[in-house]
Amino acid sequence: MTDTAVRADETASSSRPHPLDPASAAEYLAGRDIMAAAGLLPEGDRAPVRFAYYGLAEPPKAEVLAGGPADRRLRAFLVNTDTGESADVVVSLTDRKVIAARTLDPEHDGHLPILDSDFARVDEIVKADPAWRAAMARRGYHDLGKIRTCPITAGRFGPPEDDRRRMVRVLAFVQDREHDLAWARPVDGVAAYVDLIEKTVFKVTDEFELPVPQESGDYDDEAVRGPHRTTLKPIEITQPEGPGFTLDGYALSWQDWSLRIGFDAREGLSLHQVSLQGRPVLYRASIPEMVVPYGDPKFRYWQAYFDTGEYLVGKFANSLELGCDCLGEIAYLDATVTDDTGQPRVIKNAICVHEEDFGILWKHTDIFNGSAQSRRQRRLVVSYFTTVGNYDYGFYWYFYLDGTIELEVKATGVLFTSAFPADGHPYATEVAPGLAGAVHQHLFSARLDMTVDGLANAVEEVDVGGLPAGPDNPYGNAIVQHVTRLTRESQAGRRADGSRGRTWRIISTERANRFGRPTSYTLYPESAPVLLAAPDSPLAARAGFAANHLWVTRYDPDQHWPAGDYVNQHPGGAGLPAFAAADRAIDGEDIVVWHTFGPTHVPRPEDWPVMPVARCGFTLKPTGFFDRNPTLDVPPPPSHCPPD
Ligand SMILES: [Cu+2]
Repeated sequence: MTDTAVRADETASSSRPHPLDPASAAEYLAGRDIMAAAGLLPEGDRAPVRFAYYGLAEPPKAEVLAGGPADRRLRAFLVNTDTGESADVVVSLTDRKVIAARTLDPEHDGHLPILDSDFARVDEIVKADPAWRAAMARRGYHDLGKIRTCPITAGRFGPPEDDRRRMVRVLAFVQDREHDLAWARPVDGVAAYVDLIEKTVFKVTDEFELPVPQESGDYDDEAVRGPHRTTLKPIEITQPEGPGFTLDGYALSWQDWSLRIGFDAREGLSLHQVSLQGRPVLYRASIPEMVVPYGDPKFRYWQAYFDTGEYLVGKFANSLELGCDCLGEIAYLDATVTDDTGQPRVIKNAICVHEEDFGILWKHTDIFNGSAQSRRQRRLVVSYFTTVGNYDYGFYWYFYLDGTIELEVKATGVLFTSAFPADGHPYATEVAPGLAGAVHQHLFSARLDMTVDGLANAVEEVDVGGLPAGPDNPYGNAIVQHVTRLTRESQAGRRADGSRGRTWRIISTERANRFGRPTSYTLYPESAPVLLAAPDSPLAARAGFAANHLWVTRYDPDQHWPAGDYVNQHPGGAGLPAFAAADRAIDGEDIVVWHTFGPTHVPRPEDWPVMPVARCGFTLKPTGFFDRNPTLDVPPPPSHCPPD
């Protein structure tokens, strides 16, 4: 094993955290004490108040850039599990006091995210319910120890007597033996609707019966997978002089890049103050929302997960394993989140930092001067993996020698399954006998707080196209760019268009390159479909961000979450559509670029029983940011390529 882990020095040189550092265990405890002293956390046997979210309340950009804010703040979402009362609380650790405590109105605000403890509680509630037990018994399941219950966020579909409840909808799967894959055996047609506050099943929908598929999905069982192949020869990564990056606390530098790493229970990994050769590119980048809507319109029409806003993807970050998840010279950072009671929980090795060879950077064999030159590309990788129910998502940020930034999301894990009714069922693929994987989308929202050579930026939409033949274009071969400046928020809700090669150029309105043109970075989208749910559907109201590939808004420290601050059972309209409705000017301003991306997933038989990684993402490339290829100084690899 040549892979080695370098523990990042998390005891940064000064004891005072950088304003953008994630909250530490000691800070979570201190914040909890402040809330308790303010009477927000009743103690005692029942202690019904739980933390649905707890993390750093990041200071506004102006305060950070001015040398640091006056105080350090944490934000908590508190739910009283006896009364349902929910509050959004901000505490100052510096001043040791509660700054704000807003009580939510479920009618307008929806509900706070699902709690860790909801999973266990729901299992008990459902299995104690006579109507649900009867539905299972009718299907031949009397031993409830073999049933796995899967609580799913409810969305908001009416009727009002449902919506006022803090609720989940629960599907069932069979796990006959300890290592069986329960997702292989959905008990379809029956769902329990659970009120998490009353702690009862208030409705059982029992619409149809289909046979529970029988084929094993245990992909680690030799009877299923066959013997391991023996034909793979070792590939080992060696970096005899160690890694090429340095990590000081959360500050990372590599080649011409420097940035800070952040982590949050809700949105997971974030990157801050990304600069190249000392020139700012991005003030902050993260993936603050994703929605996974399923396309089966009948019994399970409500199935759509907002993994970030409803479940909190960061909380489910994996501890990564050297040699399995990351190869080479690795530096790990731990992530500190909290449990439902606000007690810190450290996820060891949650964030992986390493360097990769990435094939050819540039190459040319010249027909005139005989020069044959080749250079190798490298990238710095900052990544983490999270498991949200059946799916696993890896978020990989790449920084290249030539100034390119890329985000790649790796979706893997297990399909969410149902029973396959019959041929002609258009909403799903049969992936094993009698087993269906429904068509669905994975739509991510990237929040890119761009600072290309400073705060004053603007966005141009750039299409390419031919021109009709005419006096200036006699043979009709002309190709030009059509550039449209997006000047107001109302004009900046845009769709990608692969047929026009549409890109969006984020330009500095203050700095020019040697040609006198604005320095810029270009966002290259993948042009996959946006949200396919009907525009007037209940889901479209809640996932408004996913109606466009692009949004551009004026920076506002309170506008961070693409589907709104409170996503669970929210009536809709919050987040990006509401931000953009202000119609602020965005030309030459401090702007945020938001990008929706991700696949529409028509499951394949090959995605079962565990899915090979499916990739999606986007690229940001310097465009006139430099005056020429910035990698001419990259030397040929010394030991392999003799100079010509
Ligand atoms: Cu999928």
